Amino acid sequence: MKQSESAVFDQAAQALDSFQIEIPSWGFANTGTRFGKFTQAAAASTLAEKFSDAAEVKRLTGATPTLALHVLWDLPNGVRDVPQVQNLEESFAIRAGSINPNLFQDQAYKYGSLCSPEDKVREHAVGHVLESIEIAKRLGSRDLSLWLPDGSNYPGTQSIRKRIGWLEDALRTVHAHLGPDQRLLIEYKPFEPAFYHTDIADWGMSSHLAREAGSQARVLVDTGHHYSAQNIEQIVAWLLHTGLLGGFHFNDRRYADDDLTLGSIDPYQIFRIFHEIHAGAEDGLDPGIAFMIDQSHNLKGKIEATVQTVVTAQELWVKAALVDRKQLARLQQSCDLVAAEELFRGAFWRDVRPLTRGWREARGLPADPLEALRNDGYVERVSRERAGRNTTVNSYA
Ligand code: PSV
Ligand code: MN
Repeated sequence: MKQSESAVFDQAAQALDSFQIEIPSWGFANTGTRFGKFTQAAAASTLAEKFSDAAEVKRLTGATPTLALHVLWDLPNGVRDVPQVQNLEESFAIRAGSINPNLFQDQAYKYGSLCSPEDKVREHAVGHVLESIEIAKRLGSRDLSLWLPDGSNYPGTQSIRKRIGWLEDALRTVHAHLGPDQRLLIEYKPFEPAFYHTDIADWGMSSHLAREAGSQARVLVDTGHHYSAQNIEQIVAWLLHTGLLGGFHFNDRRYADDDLTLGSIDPYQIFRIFHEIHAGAEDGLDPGIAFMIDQSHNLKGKIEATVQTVVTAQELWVKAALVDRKQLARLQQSCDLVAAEELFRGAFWRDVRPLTRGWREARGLPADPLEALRNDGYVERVSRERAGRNTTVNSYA
């Protein structure tokens, strides 16, 4: 039976009310590729500017209450910077989100951090993660997102198994320091910066390490951290099934870890991931997933790209919410393949923009967040204020 228009709207509105996504502080700063940076006048340099940009995105989308912080970039003095962050939280009505230790910039980490063959380096890395946990505790942040650059560049140069053992020990140690409501999210990545072997290369390794670390550890899926053609929604289904799905770093990719805006290359993939999550929730699996964005914008305007990402995520979330999963289950059971696929794809093709627009109007948000950003003068204002620090040099000028 066809649902009435108002029932569809209610379902979409319920899905949007429950959807929040965390934005990264580093998405507002000047970043580039290893070949160079194209600086932007509006790029944020200070933590206050990052909070200010996050508040603008929240005002326009209503879906981003928290800002992910990277310890070395945002709290260079560690716990001593916590009061400053608390002031910014209050001034901008944005809460600190996941806390990201930085285990990849210190010179000590040349041969690894938590997997380094040198005892002193591992101790140093554990110390940094413990300080990050303390920061998270003081800020009331639930999640510590751990990503390691560790690996090796040449066959035979490191003992892969010894490094697994060191990593297990380190993770057990840091897990023991978590508060009762905190979680340790373990992110995997198959390549970069190491070229030969990466210590946490895939979701199987992350799952094992999460189990070894303790009951508050989970797996973090960064959509850019997969080989081409990998079936990410299947990984998501497995992690839901095994109770290990902790959260996502969303971005899109064409080749490697490109950090493109969500859904820019393959929106169907995000839809398929969201379908698994809705299906899991309908089956009673509600693991408190952290939806986060991990993108850096080299060419697109940073605030504009972040708003575009959040709006796209909301649209794909609604499309997936509206899949008629009862009918789909019947078609799957009777192996009615084409009808099942058409139902599924039909939900993806559906234009949900009138629904998201209606929801925004009902919630007192701008009906078109990107247009509102273009018209409200925020980017122009901060460009003027920040321009002195973000000078661009053209060799032809
Ligand atoms: C590594 O590529 C990563 O995905 C990790 O999440 C880091 O914290 C982040 O990017 C830094 O940009
Ligand atoms: Mn990531």
